[in-house]
Amino acid sequence: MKKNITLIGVPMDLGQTRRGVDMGPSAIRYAGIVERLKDIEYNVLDFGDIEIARPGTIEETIETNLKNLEEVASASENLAQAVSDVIQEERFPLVLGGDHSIAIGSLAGISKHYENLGVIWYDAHGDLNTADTSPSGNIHGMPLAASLGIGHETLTRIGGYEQKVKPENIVIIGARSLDEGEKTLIKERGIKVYTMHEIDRIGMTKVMEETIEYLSGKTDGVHLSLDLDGLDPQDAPGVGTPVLGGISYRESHLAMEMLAESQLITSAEFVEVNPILDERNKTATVAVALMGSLFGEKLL
Ligand code: 6HN
Ligand code: MN
Ligand code: MN
Ligand code: MN
Repeated sequence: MKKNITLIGVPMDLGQTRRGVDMGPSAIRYAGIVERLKDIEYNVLDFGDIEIARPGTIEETIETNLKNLEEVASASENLAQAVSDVIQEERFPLVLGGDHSIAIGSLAGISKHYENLGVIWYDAHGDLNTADTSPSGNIHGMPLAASLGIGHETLTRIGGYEQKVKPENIVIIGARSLDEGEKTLIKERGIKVYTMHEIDRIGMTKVMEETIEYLSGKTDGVHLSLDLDGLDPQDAPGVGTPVLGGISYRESHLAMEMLAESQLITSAEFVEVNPILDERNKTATVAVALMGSLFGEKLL
């Protein structure tokens, strides 16, 4: 992993309807991310926050059931540019959300620097919906589909190109709430998924060994997209779409430590931290602890 990190805050809450997730980047900063990374000898720069339009401020020209489509698209373009610039400077982009719709912009900025980008999607959900399959119209349930080039073209063409990631380069970890359309897409495209069933059955050690083995041979970079709702709500209560029976805090640390050892991860984002729904900034604190492990913090 590179020794220089640039943080990019994305105070986005337009990809869903629970208020407060726009405060995620601040909560993560207040939980001490910069100091934590400096302590393990990284050069850390904070880019600040990407500007997010307020809902209704962009005149809607597209008829759609997708909420805030043009505001999300505009922020995604800005984020893609910022992330791409960070990679150009040979620094590691660490993106702080914001709701998960921001992954559309992150991946648009990252993938053009790689031939075969791998993606680890750590999440209770698949985020593989389209306008046709979405039960909610919330764009945070669509970023992985959009990054595959599937869905509304306003979202699939961010960054000026389609298909940021190939289905065979994706691993979803922690899934336990998949919509019917998402299940169909997973089967049709052959996307590798470790649901909670596999995590319980074979354990996180094996899940991560297999994930690292699966991606290391065929990718030239791997993006970690970590949705805090992948964790159990007991450990990460401050999220907008909690699902019972998730990955534990300890299992998550183990996963991050194994990724650190593998030196596979070339960019990352931590999303869906919602301080309004949280208990004393617990979820942001968990996010910071996991980032510490991802970047090689040791217990001894
Ligand atoms: N997330 N599958 C549901 C939907 O509305 O599409 C939930 C999506 C949650 C998205 O947590 O990033
Ligand atoms: Mn998600
Ligand atoms: Mn690419
Ligand atoms: Mn989720």
